[in-house]
Amino acid sequence: MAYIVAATGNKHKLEEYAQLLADQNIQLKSLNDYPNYPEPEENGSSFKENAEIKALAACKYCDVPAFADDSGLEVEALDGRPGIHSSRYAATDAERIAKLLKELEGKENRRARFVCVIAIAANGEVIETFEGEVTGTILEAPRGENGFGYDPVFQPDGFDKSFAELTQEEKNRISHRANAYAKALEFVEDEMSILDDDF
Ligand code: ITT
Repeated sequence: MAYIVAATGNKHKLEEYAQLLADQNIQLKSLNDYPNYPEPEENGSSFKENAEIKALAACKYCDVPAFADDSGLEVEALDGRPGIHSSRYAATDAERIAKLLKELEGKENRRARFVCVIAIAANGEVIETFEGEVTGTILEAPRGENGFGYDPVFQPDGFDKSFAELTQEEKNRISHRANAYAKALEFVEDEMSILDDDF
C-alpha cells in the first residue's frame, strides 16, 4: 500500500481529495495525523510556487511523499484578483463573497476561472506540478449550500447551477481541483514507485 500526505489545512479540500482518491490503492494521510506540523508561510508569487512550498514542507516534516494544492479564483474584470490571495481576500467565506460581489457591482464582465495547481514532493524534493482550471461566471447573488469558499457565486460554463448547488461528486467531475488531480494521477500511475516509502 502506498501512502501520501495531503498537505492542506482546509477540510473541504481534504474531503474532495478523499473522494477523488477513493478508488485508488493509495492511503491518504492528512496533516491531522501530524498535530504539531508547523505550517509554512505561503509567500510564493504564483499558485505553482505556493503549492511547491506546501508540498515540500510537508514531505520534509512527515518524511513521506506529500502533495499540496494552491488554488483560487481569478476574475477577469478584477485583473485576475483575488487569485493567489483568494483565502486572504477577507476573513470568512461570507465576507469574501460579499466583497467580491461589491467589487463586481455594475461590471458587465463577470467571467472568472478557478485555478488549482497540485505539487507532489517525495524524497525531499518537488517531483512535479499539475495545473487544472474551470471557467465560468460570477453570479449576482450566492446560491446553494454545498462546497466551500466562492462556490455559491461561481457558475461553471455549461451548467445552470452554482458549484454550491452541485453535489460533491458532480463538482468533482469538472472542477479545477479534479482536472489537476486527473493529470497528477496519470503521472503517479506511471511513476508509482515515488510513493513506495513506508510510514
Ligand atoms: P491550504 O493552503 O491549507 O490548502 P487554503 O484554504 O488556505 O488551505 P489556498 O491557500 O489554496 O488554500 O486558498 C484557496 C482559497 O481559494 C480557498 O480558501 C477558497 O477561498 C478559494 N477556493 C479554492 N478552491 C475552491 C473551490 O473549489 N471552491 C471554492 N473556493 C475555492
